[in-house]
Amino acid sequence: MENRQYTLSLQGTFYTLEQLRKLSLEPDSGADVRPGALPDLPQIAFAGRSNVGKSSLINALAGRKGLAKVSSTPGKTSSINFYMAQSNAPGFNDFYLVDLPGYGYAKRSKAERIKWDALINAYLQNSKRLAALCVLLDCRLEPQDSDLNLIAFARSINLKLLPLLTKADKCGSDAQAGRKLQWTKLLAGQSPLLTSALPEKPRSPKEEYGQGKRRTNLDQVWEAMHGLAAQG
Ligand SMILES: Nc1nc2c(ncn2[C@@H]2O[C@H](COP(=O)(O)OP(=O)(O)OP(=O)(O)O)[C@@H](O)[C@H]2O)c(=O)[nH]1
Ligand SMILES: [Mg+2]
Repeated sequence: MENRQYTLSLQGTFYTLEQLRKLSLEPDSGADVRPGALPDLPQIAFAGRSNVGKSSLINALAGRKGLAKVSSTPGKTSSINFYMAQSNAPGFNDFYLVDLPGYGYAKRSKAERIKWDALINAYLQNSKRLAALCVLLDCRLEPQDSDLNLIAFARSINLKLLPLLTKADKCGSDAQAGRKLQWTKLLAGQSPLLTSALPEKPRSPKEEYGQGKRRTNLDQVWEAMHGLAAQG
């Protein structure tokens, strides 16, 4: 891992299906080069329930605090954000890491939920360069119907999955192992990676240390994403 560096930079933000269609879903063909179109690269998307820690993990992977917007109020990310992933790691090819809005947040208005779910589904179904879906699952919670529905949907369109358990710092090692085993069974033998996005040290004396390790498995997540992007 010597001197291996990874960077993420925001390349595009899409609030509507129309914007997505114009700029990212239809790869450029021949003379039809649309101004502002994103380069045609493989994509790895982050999906999961609102508040599961998608944007926080993106910031941790980038080693930057404010890259993706994070909030303790669920429903923070309201658009689809494309981050260009680059690295000096051997054999690394650029890809997009795509942060999706969270699903299943009941307190948002019905109209907003319908709009976001339509945006997420349209993206997952139509993105020609989507190489894999990172499904983020809260280490503290029992598997939720909405998680299982997303996984079933991804399988139905033959999308490769990278399951990630988030907030591992909030769980003791027994709870981590139990949750990992539970998900491995539900994922037909695919074992999720435990992750934590918390900084190495508490930001203030008040912030308690979690029971588990902080900044867990970030290099492993990068390597897994890089491998999946290379196949896409
Ligand atoms: N302890 C702990 N807290 C975390 C971790 N990751 C995220 N959080 C907290 O969880 C809350 C939600 O994090 P976000 O990253 O905004 O979650 P999100 O999945 O992007 O949420 P939406 O954009 O609403 O879909 C914030 O208060 C974060 O500080 C983690 O690894 N450990
Ligand atoms: Mg978010």
